[in-house]
Parts: sequence; C-alpha cells; structure tokens
Amino acid sequence: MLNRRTFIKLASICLLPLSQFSQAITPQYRAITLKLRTETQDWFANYAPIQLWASDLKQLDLQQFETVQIEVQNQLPEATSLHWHGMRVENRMDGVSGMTQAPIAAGASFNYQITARDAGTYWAHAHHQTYEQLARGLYLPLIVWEAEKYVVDQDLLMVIDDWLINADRQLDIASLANFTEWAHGGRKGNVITVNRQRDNIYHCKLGQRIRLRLLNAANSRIMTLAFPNLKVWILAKDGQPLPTPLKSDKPLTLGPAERYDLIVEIPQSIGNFPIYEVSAKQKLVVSNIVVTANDRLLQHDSEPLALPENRLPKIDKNNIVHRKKLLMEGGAMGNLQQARYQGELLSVNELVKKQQIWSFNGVANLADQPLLTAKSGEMVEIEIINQTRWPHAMHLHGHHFKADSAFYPKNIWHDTLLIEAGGTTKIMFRAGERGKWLLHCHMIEHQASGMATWIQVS
Ligand SMILES: [Cu+2]
Repeated sequence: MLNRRTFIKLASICLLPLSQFSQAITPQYRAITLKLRTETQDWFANYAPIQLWASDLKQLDLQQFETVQIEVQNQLPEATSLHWHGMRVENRMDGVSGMTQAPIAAGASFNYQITARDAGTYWAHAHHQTYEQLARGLYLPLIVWEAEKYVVDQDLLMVIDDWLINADRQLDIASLANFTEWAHGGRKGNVITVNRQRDNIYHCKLGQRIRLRLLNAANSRIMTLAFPNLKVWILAKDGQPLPTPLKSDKPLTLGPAERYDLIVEIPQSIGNFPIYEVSAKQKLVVSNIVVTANDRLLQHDSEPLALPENRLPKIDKNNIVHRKKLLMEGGAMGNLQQARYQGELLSVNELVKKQQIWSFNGVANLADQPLLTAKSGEMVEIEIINQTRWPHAMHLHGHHFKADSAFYPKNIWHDTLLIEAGGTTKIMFRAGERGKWLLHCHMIEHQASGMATWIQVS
C-alpha cells in the first residue's frame, strides 16, 4: 500500500507529463465513416444508369492539423484499400495493399488515422487492384482547409476523369486488362467527365475570383486544359503552394493524379466561358463557366495572394546523402530484352505471359530490395531516366519532392511528376516517416505491368 509520502512523490513525478500521457492513451480525433459502395449515374438518355464504384461522401474535408479516424467500410464485392495521395501519413496508414496493410475484405472495415499536416488539394483512391478499381471510379477528392482561411469569392473543384464506355453505355469491364493498352500509353476512356458529370457547369458572377482545384483522376490519360478569355494564376501544385501565384496564359497539362489549384478571374462580361481539354486534335468542352450579373461591383485590382506555406522538410541540394539512378525501360517500341520478375530473370516473351512489360533498373514490378534505404531526415536524389517511348507520371508516396524538370515552373513541389518519353529528371526530397514508400508510375496500367519500386526509410 502507498504511504502518503510515496504517494506525493509519485504524484509530483507524474504531474507534469500526465496530460501528455492521457492524450496518448485517448487520442483526440474526429471520427469519420466512409462507405465504399456502388453508385449509379444517369449519363446517357435512353440507357440504363451506368454502374460505378464510389464512396458515400462526395469529398472529404479536413481542417489543417486535425487528426481524424476514418472508418472505411468496404461494401463492395471485392477487397480494397485506400491510399491518401499526397498526404504525409504514417506508413501503416498509407493504404498500399500487400505492402503497408492487408486488403480490406469485402464486408470488412479498416480504421485509418490521419493527421492533416499540410493544407491543400489531395485525393483518396483505391490502391488494390488499382487498374480495375480506379477505372470503376473508386476515389474521392480530399481537401485540407488552411488553418488561416484563404479568402476567395468561390472555392470550386474540377475532378476530371475519362471512362471507357461500351455499346450498352456501361463501363467496358472486358477491356480492363487489355495488354496492348498496358504496353502503350495505358487504358484510355472515350467519355470525359468533370465531377462525375458529363455536363458540369460552374455558376459565377462578374468579377469574381475563384479558387479552382484541378485533379486528374484518370487511370492513364494526360489532360491538357485551356481556359480561353479567363485570367488564370497557378496557386499550388499537388497541394503545395507556390511562393508567389504564377500567371498562366497557356493550357495546363496534368498527368494522372496531378493537381493544380488555380485562381481564375471571371471577366466583367456576362456569358458562357467554356473550359476545354485540348490534348487531342479535336478540342472538347469539358465544363462551362456561366457568368451572370453581380449584385455588387466586384473588382480585384491587386494580384492574388500566395497561400500560407506548408511546413515541409526543406530541400538542401548541397547535402545529398543518397544518389540513385532509376532506369525506366520497356513498353511498346521499347528495347526491353529481359527483366527480373518475382525473383526470376525472364525474357520479354515470358514477361508478357505474366502481364509484365516495363522495368525499373531491370526489375519488373516490386523488387525484393528497396531502390534505396535512407534514414529519416536524410536528403535523397533520384535521377529518373526514361528510356521508353512513352511519358510517365511518377508518384512517390508519403513525400513531396522538387525536380529539375523544364516542363514545370521552377522550384515547385510535386508528389507526382510527368517525365516525357526519352527524358531524364532528377527528383530531390528529404526522407520522411519511417516505412516502405512506393515509387511508381501513376499510369495505373504501367504500374500494374512493371513500373513500381519502393524506398525504405529507417
Ligand atoms: Cu507510365
């Protein structure tokens, strides 16, 4: 039994850290339930509604610095997992089935605990059988609202996707594993939607400044968006603010999974301002901005303000601890002769039989060993050499990086980066949370057929 003196001694020892202990035992978080289930959309008159996969929430809204526990209930007929693309989460919360967690079986649930460290535009998407589940629409945008509110007249979302629709006006499931497409630019759709609508309209008023959050949710299509007759600034890329908003008067290209936050200034004229996708010969109207009269005169005379910076670990180019090369080979019209796959050295014909056609440093799909091992906090540089005839959209999990690519504005952050056919780019980052982090092509069919590796942070 404790005597009084021992008790006081113990109490005084415990007094200071007690509040910290109690927080650790009962963490403060907001509980969110996310149901993954089927969804129907009436996209085609005179046809049955199209069947998609989705979550019950249209988007996930988090407040910067809050911790949430998201109970993901899998009400789909297949196992799945959710990856929080661009979020600096703990590795066991990264949602990579078979690597950071077991898949969530049909009918089962999984609790993801996430702290929203960085404000910005992100997304959650399936990371299990991704070439199928993403094509079915299993994703949702995720917005982390700035701790200091960033004022605009409207905050709008533009999630652009393409879908392959068959003659019955349903998703063309039969072609999901079409290997010819996997070996080329990936599986492309024939219908484009914005926010899962074929006729998306934004209603705006004269002179408004809009924050428009772009996300390319397609499996493999690179989208190029044009905003004629509108004043546009780039505010953020992949969730991370630019130090100064950058005036942009050219069409903007987004590889799969890339995001841009824009400021769009609505002119002082009533009418309809289409947004076009211009990557193909024929430009397509993908959305319309309908401008109506404003009940007050709205004129923005100054340039838009920058967003508050997120507290990302700083890049130090002069203190690189790990330098690695990542050689990309394979694909149609490529020169891949052989690659290691699941521990075996296979000829290209043998690889094709296993639905593999791309390699990183001579390995198709996940190697047993990581591309590199770094201690948390160490600077890493990876030189990515694209020796294929195809562009790729490289995504590093759990980190943001900087790149020397001439394709982008200088010195901006990315979590996903387009690398042109035949191009070479160095990416630099500081190793973050401990664990296994995927580095893969976000043309999901390329990932499935070989373009995936991983780094170990210890
Ligand atoms: Cu690729």
